[in-house]
Amino acid sequence: MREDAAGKSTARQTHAERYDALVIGAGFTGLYQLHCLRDRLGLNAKVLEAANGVGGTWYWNRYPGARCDSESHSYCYYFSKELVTDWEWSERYPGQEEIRHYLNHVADRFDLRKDIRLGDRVISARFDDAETLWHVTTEGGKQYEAQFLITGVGCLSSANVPEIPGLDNFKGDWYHTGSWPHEGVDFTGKRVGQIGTGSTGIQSVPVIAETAKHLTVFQRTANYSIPARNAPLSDDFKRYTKEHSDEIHEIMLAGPNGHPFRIEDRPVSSVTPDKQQEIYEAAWEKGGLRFRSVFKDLLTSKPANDTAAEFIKSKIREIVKDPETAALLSTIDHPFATKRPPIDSHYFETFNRDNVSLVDIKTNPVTRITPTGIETSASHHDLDIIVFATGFDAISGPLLAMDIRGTNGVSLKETWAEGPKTYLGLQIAGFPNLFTVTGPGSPSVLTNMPVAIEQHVEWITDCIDRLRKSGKSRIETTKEAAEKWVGETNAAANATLLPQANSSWYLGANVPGKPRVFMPYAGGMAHYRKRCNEVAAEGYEGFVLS
Ligand code: NA7
Repeated sequence: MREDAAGKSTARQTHAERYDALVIGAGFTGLYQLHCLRDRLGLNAKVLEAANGVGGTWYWNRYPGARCDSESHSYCYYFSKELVTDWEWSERYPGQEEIRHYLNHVADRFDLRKDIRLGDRVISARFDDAETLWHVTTEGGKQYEAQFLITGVGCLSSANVPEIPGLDNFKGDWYHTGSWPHEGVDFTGKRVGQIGTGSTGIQSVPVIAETAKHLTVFQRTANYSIPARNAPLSDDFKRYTKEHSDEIHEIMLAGPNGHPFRIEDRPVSSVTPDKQQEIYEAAWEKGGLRFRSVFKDLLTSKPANDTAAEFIKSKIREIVKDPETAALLSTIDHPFATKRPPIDSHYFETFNRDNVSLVDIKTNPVTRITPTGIETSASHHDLDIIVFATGFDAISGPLLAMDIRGTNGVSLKETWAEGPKTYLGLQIAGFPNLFTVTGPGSPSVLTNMPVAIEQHVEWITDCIDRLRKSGKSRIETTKEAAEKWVGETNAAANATLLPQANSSWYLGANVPGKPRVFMPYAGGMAHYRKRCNEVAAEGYEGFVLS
């Protein structure tokens, strides 16, 4: 007996493939989750992946300059010492191609490919109460059934292409950075317009400018950025990271963001203004997200944050020669690091090139796309190519893109109409045996992602193992536990300056109509891990097992 979407039982034959567990997505999450379920628990597990290759985010995001903002020796799995020792990163920050090679290497090393189905996008998942089974359907019409369903769909995989009138009639080519053509795009001799100056846009601008005839950057919100100082890794550093991998991993696990460096235990006010400048100068020279870690109160005290913000703004004014452009780039409406802080390779310097110009679309918004370019309320810009570096319907978007229905056929869309609610970011009330890796309410995008992913995957694996060993078949969080966790997630965000960035995608503000809820858990990865361990130790407090 089965239930249809309205919860009615119907007798129906299917030709579904049956598994113990299904995992959606073959990125960092899917690969490790498959390894854990299949090779540690001995389950019959399958990964379903929309793309034609493994890699998740790093399969799709092939835009010019695509690079990770976490340092390479920390942007990887730590579950296997041999893997850490064998793999060699070439640069301080890994580029898209190198990360994709790494994930392909992992797929081969752990013999994962045979249990991954590529090129078939999951479109719906429906829970059958009577059978305790998830029924999953893919775009290609294939049907699967499994007791457990785990989503590894990533936080940044649902492209946000703004609905600007006229795009259909544009005579040139347009691309979103998150679904970039595999063959690349030749900008030589072209007039290119790029909308968006987030982490992605800040990476792509310097690279596009190198070959384009002209690049016009359309900026809605000016952004801070710290130089990445990316460079090839020395043999000494490579050796050091292998010889000290345990120590490095401990630092990653102990910190709030999963990065391989400690946050200095001093507030800004503990040193003189001259000393603050000296510290910021040194951090600017060193480059990267380490800049945030030179004082402990940059994200909790506005006066402290102002000192860092003012330092970066003065750097922008120093680098950018045209005063009007410098003013536009350095008039920033939010505290430093309250939106995802980008790091760059010569972003601000690029505005000194003759073939690059900046257009302020905050003052003069884009009104439409014409057959020949972009029109703002003040001017028209002739273009051959438009690049949308406009980000993603983040965190909840990839989950809501599928038609997921829990008990009684209730959809995730209805359940989350007022914003996402989860317990620990891992489970949703009314959706038994469904686990959401790096879901809303988990530290996810506020951390170095592989650290968050390894924790989730291991927690889920243990949970499934203990459930099965106890002779139970079903685990589901309660509405009360989820409500309480939403409260804790809000409190954690409100203890920081993060909610002060009105246009942040952490809040869903970048997608028109999306409920404004601060989605990631800002209480820190180490605290979150402790909390998850306590929940498990107390017999899965906040969950019902049956
Ligand atoms: P982000 O950080 O969401 O940045 C998107 C950019 O696009 C940002 O500057 C937005 O301006 C701009 N944007 C979005 N929609 C529009 C419209 N409709 N009109 C004009 N400008 C728009 O995405 P990224 O891809 O850069 O980065 C995502 C994450 O990937 C990043 O944080 C890392 O974790 C990796 P806004 O600021 O909303 O005014």
